[in-house]
Amino acid sequence: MNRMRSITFVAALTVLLVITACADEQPTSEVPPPEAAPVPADTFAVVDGWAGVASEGGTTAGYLTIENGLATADTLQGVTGEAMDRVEMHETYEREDGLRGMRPVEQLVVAPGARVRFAPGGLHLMLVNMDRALAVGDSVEVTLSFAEHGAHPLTLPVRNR
Ligand SMILES: [Cu+2]
Repeated sequence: MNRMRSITFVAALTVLLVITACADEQPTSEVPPPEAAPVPADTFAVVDGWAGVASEGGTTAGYLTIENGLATADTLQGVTGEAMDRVEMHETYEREDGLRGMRPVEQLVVAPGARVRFAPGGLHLMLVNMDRALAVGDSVEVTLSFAEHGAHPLTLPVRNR
């Protein structure tokens, strides 16, 4: 019974977090992005990281781009961060009713030659329950865990969306 109740509570809390965290997501632009340069060969990099502002105890989004210029795929298995409860990977999608929802992504395969963007309106990190506020000019440390490359630390500068 207690267990049942706590499961219900966690589910309710998750829904609440999702609503709080993603209510301010910008809709995706209708304009396609300019043709991107090819991923540099023989390199594996995480670039263009940033995070949104957050209040203490709040949740915000984080964004980055993974570039896999190698001949083999790698898999992003999870993300952790300093000064927060946890980091979740989410994707925004269009629901059947036409509204935008988001759902967790457990693992993310980065194919050879692929550039995977975490960006507003698409894939994003959720930095859940910050121990401290994040203002423009601050930064926050996260660590990406890849199956092949292992731990990849990354500093996310904080900016306005
Ligand atoms: Cu989200």
